[in-house]
Amino acid sequence: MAGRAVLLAWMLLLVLHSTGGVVDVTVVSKFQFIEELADTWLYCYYTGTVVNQNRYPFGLEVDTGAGRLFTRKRNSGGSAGAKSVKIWDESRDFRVGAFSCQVKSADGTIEKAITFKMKSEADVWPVAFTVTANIGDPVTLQMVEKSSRTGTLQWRKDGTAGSVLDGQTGLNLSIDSVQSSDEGIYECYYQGFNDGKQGIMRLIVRGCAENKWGPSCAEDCPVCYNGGVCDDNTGECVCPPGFHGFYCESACADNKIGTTCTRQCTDGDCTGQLLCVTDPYGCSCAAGLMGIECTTVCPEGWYGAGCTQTCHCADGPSACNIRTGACTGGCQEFWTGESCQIADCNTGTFCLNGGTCFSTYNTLHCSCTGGWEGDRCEIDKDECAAGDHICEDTCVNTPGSYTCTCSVGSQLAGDGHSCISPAEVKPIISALPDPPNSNSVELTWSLHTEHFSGDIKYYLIKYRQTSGPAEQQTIRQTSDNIRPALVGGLQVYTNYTFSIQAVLEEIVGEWSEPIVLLTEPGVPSVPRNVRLVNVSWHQLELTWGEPDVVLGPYINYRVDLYRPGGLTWVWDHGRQNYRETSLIIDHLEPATEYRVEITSYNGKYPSKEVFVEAITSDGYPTAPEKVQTNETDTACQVMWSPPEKTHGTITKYTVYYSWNSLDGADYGSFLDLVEVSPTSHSVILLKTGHIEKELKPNANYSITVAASTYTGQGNLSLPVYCTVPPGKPAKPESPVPILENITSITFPVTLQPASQQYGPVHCYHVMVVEMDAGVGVDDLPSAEQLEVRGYQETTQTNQKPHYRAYITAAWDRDSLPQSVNVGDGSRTSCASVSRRKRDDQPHFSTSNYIDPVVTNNEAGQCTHLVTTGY
Ligand SMILES: *[C@@H]1O[C@H](CO)[C@@H](O)[C@H](O)[C@H]1NC(C)=O
Ligand SMILES: *[C@@H]1O[C@H](CO)[C@@H](O)[C@H](O)[C@H]1NC(C)=O
Ligand SMILES: *[C@@H]1O[C@H](CO)[C@@H](O)[C@H](O)[C@H]1NC(C)=O
Ligand SMILES: *[C@@H]1O[C@H](CO)[C@@H](O)[C@H](O)[C@H]1NC(C)=O
Ligand SMILES: *[C@@H]1O[C@H](CO)[C@@H](O)[C@H](O)[C@H]1NC(C)=O
Ligand SMILES: *[C@@H]1O[C@H](CO)[C@@H](O)[C@H](O)[C@H]1NC(C)=O
Ligand SMILES: CC(=O)N[C@H]1CO[C@H](CO)[C@@H](O)[C@@H]1O
Repeated sequence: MAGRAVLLAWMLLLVLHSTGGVVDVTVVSKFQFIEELADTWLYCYYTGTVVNQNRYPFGLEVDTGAGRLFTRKRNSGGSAGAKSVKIWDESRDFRVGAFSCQVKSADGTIEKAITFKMKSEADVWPVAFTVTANIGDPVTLQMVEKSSRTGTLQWRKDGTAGSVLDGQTGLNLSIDSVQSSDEGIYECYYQGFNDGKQGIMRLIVRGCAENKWGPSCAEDCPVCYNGGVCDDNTGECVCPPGFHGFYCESACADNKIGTTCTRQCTDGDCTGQLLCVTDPYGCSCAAGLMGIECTTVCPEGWYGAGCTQTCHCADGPSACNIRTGACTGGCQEFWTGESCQIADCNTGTFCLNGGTCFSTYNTLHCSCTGGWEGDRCEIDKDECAAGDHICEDTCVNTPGSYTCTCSVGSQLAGDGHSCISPAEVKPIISALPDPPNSNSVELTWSLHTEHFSGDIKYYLIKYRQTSGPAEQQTIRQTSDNIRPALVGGLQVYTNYTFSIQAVLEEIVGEWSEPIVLLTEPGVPSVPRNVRLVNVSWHQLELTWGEPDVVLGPYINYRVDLYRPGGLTWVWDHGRQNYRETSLIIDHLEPATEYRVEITSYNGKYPSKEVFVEAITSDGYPTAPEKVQTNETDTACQVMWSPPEKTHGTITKYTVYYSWNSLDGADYGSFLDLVEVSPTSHSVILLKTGHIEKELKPNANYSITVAASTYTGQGNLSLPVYCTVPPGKPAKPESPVPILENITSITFPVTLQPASQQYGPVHCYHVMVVEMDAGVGVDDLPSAEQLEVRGYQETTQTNQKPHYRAYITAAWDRDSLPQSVNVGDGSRTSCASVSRRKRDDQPHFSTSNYIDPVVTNNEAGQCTHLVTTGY
């Protein structure tokens, strides 16, 4: 590719060349050294038009002492493309100087070629008539002594109109860094002499560094062969006389000159003549000649203008044409071209041992591979000796390279230079989280020096249960699927000790530090002996035992409580190290069936669940519903419906009834109750009659009902009411006799006021009964006949003892009967209680009558004298 691009560029330049054209002008000095009395000649060969200078085809470059005008002592001549002048010897020192010929080419470019003439007897001769330097180069303009004249040498630049150079008194004029302004014609002569015996030469300064051209010298010059020089303004090659082509790659045949190879020196022989072309080439001998006088033919092995070119002939220097460089028998290896002048990588193997050949400005170079050096990569570099190696341990030189070796106990790594020690491939183990199951662990590891991992043949993993006598196991992990390694078949929740070793081809690595890994927990077993008992109507007690198999870091329990309707409660999920094995479940409904599920949990897995069921005890029922009364004159019926929520089985109902006085007075509290079988929902309370559950008179009863279960009595219902009208007064207190005033026929008593709780007391009956022997309280008239309320015995000490009973009865005003049956059934009344005679009950008599005492509820005392009748 690159070659083709270069070729294309080459062809393009050839095309440019054929259209633009290098100015073709060669000016020939015949001869450059003139005898004292001799004519001399200038020739100008050209293509285009000669530009006259001072109306003459040849010009003087500088005044070297004989004036500025071209001498008239001359013969002009010429033919097509050639001008000539014969300068007569009479012109004397005019013959010494720099002469030019200017030519205008078809495209208008004017170029000039300058040649020289000097006296053969000059005091100093230049080493070369022109020196071409690149700007910035150091340059030495060099003269050689040719006469025995002595004195002070002087250098002058650009003729008499120019300047004498200060301090330059030697044969050599050195310029450290040449500038464009240094370009010009230099003369060297002995001070004070003006006899045309100076040495003359010209310094040509290319405006760019070597091989560069262009206004900013940025362009690369082409390779100019056969001594051609790159024009710093056009980038074209200015060819030496006798060569042509864009790269000066071709030699003219038959000793011809000019860019068209159609010109020639007179008689076809350029010996002793100075041939000059345009800058920056300057002047030289014709091809095949050398020396300042151009009279020496090239020595064997050299050719070209001034014999500056080296022959490259396959058959040796003798096969070389000294003018053209062409070889009979072909070019030497690595050379090609008409003059075997082109250095060529492609005609053989220039660079040895794999080096790559490239050419810069017609010089072949090699870019050698690692272990080789030298111009042609022919020398084996001893990297080991030079220290130019990267062996970690020992370096062993080999042709073109080196190898590394490692000492015993270590192994050369795959990188070819590192040495692996057993410690460097000692793994550092760690475990990956979340292994696929509880029976395995996933191990990964790194090496102390990770870049050796490719040198590992395989890894050995050894492991055993950390505690206990369990046997050690080893698995081999190939390096294809090294990390992580899955170690399976382990027991759950068990500590294992692991260690890993790398095995290499020649050495085995150190065992890693062991690590202890605990395998993942397993599934625990269920709690044991789970029991659920009802400890109260709102609590159940759950008890259980720890599971037989834990297989995890701790154990706790999850309890779910269910009842018809679903899950209601979750307890104790995630409490660690919970050691309780009982639980009171509170706030439950009474007499309700519950189901409890319990699972054990070991921090990772739950067990299966165990369930138990129980019924809470009966609770307290709510109050009976719809309590009401159905009241008649004689009875109060209390009726109810069962409680809305029985909270168990009703065992009984209890009816509470409490007496409250109709008149609002406070007689104290009187609460009574009656219990009823759970199947009954009513009870009749009688307002009269001598039955046990009799309602007392003069009352507004408030009645409530409660239901009971096994557990106890529930709430009372709201009260309902029944009223009982005032009735018989309550039993008064017994009268108190006043003992000291007892007489034989009278004795006074103090009457205690009766309670009015069953109605206002209107009057009292006082009854006196003689207590004969054999007559006791039990012999008194029956209760139907009279309220017998009390008695009192009296004693008279000085007489025969008598026993008297005094009986009182209190009546309320309204219910005071018109008459009272007393003993015999005869009636009496408060207003007028008739005296009764003794009848068939001789031991009973109303021996006295006392008017009723109206107390108006005042609890005062009154005293009555009771006459016994004796
Ligand atoms: C002039 O320069 C040339 C080359 O640098 C050197 O060989 C020669 O000796 C010099 N001549 C004198 C007289 O310095
Ligand atoms: C595992 O080893 C650790 C540390 O040695 C210890 O604390 C732990 O109890 C062991 N666990 C089991 C299940 O053996
Ligand atoms: C639990 O309640 C049921 C129903 O009330 C009862 O039969 C049983 O005796 C109670 N058990 C305990 C232990 O209280
Ligand atoms: C009984 O009455 C109290 C107070 O009104 C109430 O908080 C309670 O829930 C009742 N008990 C029942 C079983 O209805
Ligand atoms: C109230 O009692 C009477 C007499 O026993 C009875 O006839 C009547 O039906 C009762 N009323 C109700 C609502 O029970
Ligand atoms: C009985 O007492 C209640 C409550 O104090 C009252 O509402 C009702 O009217 C009373 N009944 C009679 C007959 O006094
Ligand atoms: C309490 C009472 O009546 N006491 C009388 C008893 O008799 C004497 C005299 O007979 C009287 O003085 C008391 O007053």
